[in-house]
Amino acid sequence: MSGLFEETDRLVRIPMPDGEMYYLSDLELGCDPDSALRQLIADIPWRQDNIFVWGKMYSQPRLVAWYGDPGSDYTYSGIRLIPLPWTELLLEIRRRVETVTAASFNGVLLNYYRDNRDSMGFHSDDEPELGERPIIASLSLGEERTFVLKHKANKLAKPVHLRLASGSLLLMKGETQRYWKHGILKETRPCGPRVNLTFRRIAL
Ligand SMILES: O=C(O)CCC(=O)C(=O)O
Ligand SMILES: [Mn+2]
Repeated sequence: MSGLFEETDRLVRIPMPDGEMYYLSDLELGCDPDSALRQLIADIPWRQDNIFVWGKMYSQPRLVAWYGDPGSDYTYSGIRLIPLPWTELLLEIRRRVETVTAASFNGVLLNYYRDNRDSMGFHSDDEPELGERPIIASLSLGEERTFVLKHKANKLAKPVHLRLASGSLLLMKGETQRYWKHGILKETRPCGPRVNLTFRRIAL
């Protein structure tokens, strides 16, 4: 039996209507998740962007960076991100994420939540350049934070709350972006730093 099948087989399906999500609690990174976290915090040229939501400008409550193949520009919330060239560490992580998910990615959005006040508002990753049924693989490093999904139309569908452990991988595919919104809540308790890497495929 191939290594690929065994790794893919470790993904656990999350029960939800109109969506397809899988969780792997411990992706093999080749290094300790904490050391990857420290390296990324120190080495990435983090930026805090102003975004536009319903025509109003806000400062994003987290830091971000976009890496990818040349030409994989990504536009969301009124900002256009031009990819930085892949680093050795990001290429190595991408290789491992691709093996586990049996998918291929040409860009990664990094989100840096500095403390409990940093967050991400509810949204769907449904930009046209991601295609019809985007496959998004999301690696979490550092502080465990709560990822919440809310169904866009079905009021009877219960929100899904997931605690994303350090070193875990969350895979979203199928109709998930079409029917669900997701976000990261602020916390009232003190939180250490968290870096999240969402691997995506931009149609070039
Ligand atoms: O930080 C997370 O786990 C979520 C990130 C996310 O939803 C995004 O980058 O679009
Ligand atoms: Mn998202």
